[in-house]
Amino acid sequence: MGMLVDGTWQDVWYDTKATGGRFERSASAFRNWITPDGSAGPSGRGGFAAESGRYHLYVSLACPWAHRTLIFRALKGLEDHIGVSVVHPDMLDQGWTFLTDDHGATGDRLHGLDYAHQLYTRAKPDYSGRVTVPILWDRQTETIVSNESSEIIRMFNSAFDGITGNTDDYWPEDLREEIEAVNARVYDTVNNGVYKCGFATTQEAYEAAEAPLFDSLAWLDDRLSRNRYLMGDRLTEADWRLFTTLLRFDMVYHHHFKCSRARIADHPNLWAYTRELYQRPGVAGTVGIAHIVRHYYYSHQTINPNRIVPVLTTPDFGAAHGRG
Ligand SMILES: N[C@@H](CCC(=O)N[C@@H](CS)C(=O)NCC(=O)O)C(=O)O
Repeated sequence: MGMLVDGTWQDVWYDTKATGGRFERSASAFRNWITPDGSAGPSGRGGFAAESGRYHLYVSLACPWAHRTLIFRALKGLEDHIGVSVVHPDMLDQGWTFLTDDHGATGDRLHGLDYAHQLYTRAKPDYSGRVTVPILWDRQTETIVSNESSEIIRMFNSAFDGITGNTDDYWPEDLREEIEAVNARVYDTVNNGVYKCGFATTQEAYEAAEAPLFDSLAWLDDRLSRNRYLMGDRLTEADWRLFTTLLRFDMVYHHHFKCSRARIADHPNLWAYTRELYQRPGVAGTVGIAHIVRHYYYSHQTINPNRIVPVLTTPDFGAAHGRG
């Protein structure tokens, strides 16, 4: 674990001293967009036209943010157009690495680098900040297009439609306002809420994140008792953004991040919904349970100093879901 300061790697853990024990996630630094014709997107600069084989996605199978982008790559039929490299599950003193001594870790398929931080300095030699996945890399200009998953999934949702012919739309225009409202609550209290519980370094900070998390899970469970998906009968990005946290919850967040009041399996609608999404075509193939379990328990030494990885019963994501 660490970060880059003026292009030099420093091995430091999150500093929660300045924030009263609260974990505050920093904003992503690379915010360009792939568009059908290379025109600039909502942020960043232009020049990133959708082209088959030009872009490469670096992910961790453990990471819920990276997992969103892998799901969209599968749902939108982009496997033949965007390559993938998978980092090693252990994120230790060099951060994410391209070691390959673990099933499913591919190494850096483009450059053969050792560490993800080398990709950041290749894109920006004086980069300062965290080195996070996902990373969407442009082979043509040798730089990072984006390291912000919420924007990468929107690019994948539509930018390549002319190449793939897949026009499935998970960000439909008429639902955007409602999707944004649900995303905002889910991001703050659930996706990032579990991290705020887990990385808190004071009791107060932990409790301030724990209560809203379980309030939101109850709210979502109720919403899903009346609606098949968060937006009713249409499956949208709001569902996929929630799914990657739900999938990890009972195996990791419930124990390791002390989100212990209840499991997803104790919320009947959320649990059946998690199974339904898991069983959608292409999704199970994006799920790397071994990396999920290994990464969190082994990498977060401040939470689990002896690095003992628990023996777990994997939830039965393939069981009948009975929805729809
Ligand atoms: N806002 C980013 C967050 C990505 C993120 O925090 N990824 C984690 C892995 S789950 C990471 O790489 N952390 C390394 C670090 O913070 O040093 C996104 O959604 O893409």
